[in-house]
Amino acid sequence: MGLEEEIEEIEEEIAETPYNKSTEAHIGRLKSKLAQKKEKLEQQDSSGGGGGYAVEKHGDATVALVGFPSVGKSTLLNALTNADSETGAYEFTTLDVYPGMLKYNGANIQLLDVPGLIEGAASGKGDGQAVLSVVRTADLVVFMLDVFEIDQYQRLYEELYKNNVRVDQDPPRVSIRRKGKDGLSVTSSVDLDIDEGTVKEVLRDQGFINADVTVGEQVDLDRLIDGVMDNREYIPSIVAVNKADLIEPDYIETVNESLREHDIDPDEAVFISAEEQKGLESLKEEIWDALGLIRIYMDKPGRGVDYEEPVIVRRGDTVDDVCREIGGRFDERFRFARVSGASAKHDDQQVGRDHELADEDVLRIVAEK
Ligand SMILES: Nc1nc2c(ncn2[C@@H]2O[C@H](COP(=O)(O)OP(=O)(O)O)[C@@H](O)[C@H]2O)c(=O)[nH]1
Ligand SMILES: [Mg+2]
Repeated sequence: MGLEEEIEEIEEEIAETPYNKSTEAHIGRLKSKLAQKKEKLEQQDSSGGGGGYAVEKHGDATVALVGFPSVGKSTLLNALTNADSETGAYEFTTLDVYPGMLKYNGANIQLLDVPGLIEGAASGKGDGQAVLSVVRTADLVVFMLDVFEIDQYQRLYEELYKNNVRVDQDPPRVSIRRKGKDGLSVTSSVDLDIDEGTVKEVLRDQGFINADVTVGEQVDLDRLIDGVMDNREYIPSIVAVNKADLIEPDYIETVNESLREHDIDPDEAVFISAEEQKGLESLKEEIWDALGLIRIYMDKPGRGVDYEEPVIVRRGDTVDDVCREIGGRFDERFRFARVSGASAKHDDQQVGRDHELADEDVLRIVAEK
């Protein structure tokens, strides 16, 4: 029996087994086995060459644009970036990955038009797996939906989920420490709904014989398995609703209702028209926010503050992270820094390496000569 059939068989068995306390451990093992077999299949597929999707990471962050054919991905990419992505009023115009660079707030944000997510699967062309590997490296997913087809969200979400991309989820708080003997022991900071025995079954199935497992949240079986497997990507997402130029104002409530049905807060979705270039500023802002990027203006000795080309780091980053970003081996030479702006108690506050910075801080690094 081939891997695919084995996977199918296990999926069928899971679907046919009613979930209750007495079957929980069994289902746990099945799901665990399923995860393993899928991983194996993925490795087989990706080792078979093909490639062609080796889009390198460039710039300060990478955003993957996913959506059905003809929702307007190429049009948007062309409107937002320097890219020249082929557009057309018919389907399947783009079967590769098209990168473009969006300049915003002094940052270089790489935008990837990833058409193959649905086209590849639907047409048999392209290589779904390879396309997915591009999405997996992204810092943010933008779901692009047609204003009349909000339900497309479901399919896109599932396609990503199937391929181990978890959008808008934090990694499960499951930690595993292997040890030399004494079998498996489970500790949990919450009163777990699933049995300890089930947790152990899942772990044993993934090859853990001696290990301490700590579960720090109420996990269901799928989250537990996610926590045990280390090939899941956790990526934030936003939703862009395109072709908003085609609707009348009184249709908006209908769209909002569809969004809510998919657990998308209408206030957080961005309505745009890629073609008429409307709503694009809001979209850029949302992308910026969701990426958690911040600008640091460097005060360079003798040259003043550089407001033109800020150093781009992430929310929560420290002076140390900026040093690493600009290079120049501050390891031994760093003495202290002076910071003005939102993170400082007062202008020119003297701070150390681990001071946490905020957007638009002005920073001067004082180093040994
Ligand atoms: N009315 C309208 N048409 C659009 C908009 N964006 C794209 N289109 C059209 O939709 C078609 C498909 O666009 P394209 O960018 O190729 O979609 P892709 O397959 O997702 O890359 C083209 O005919 C575009 O002109 C929009 O905001 N409003
Ligand atoms: Mg296209």
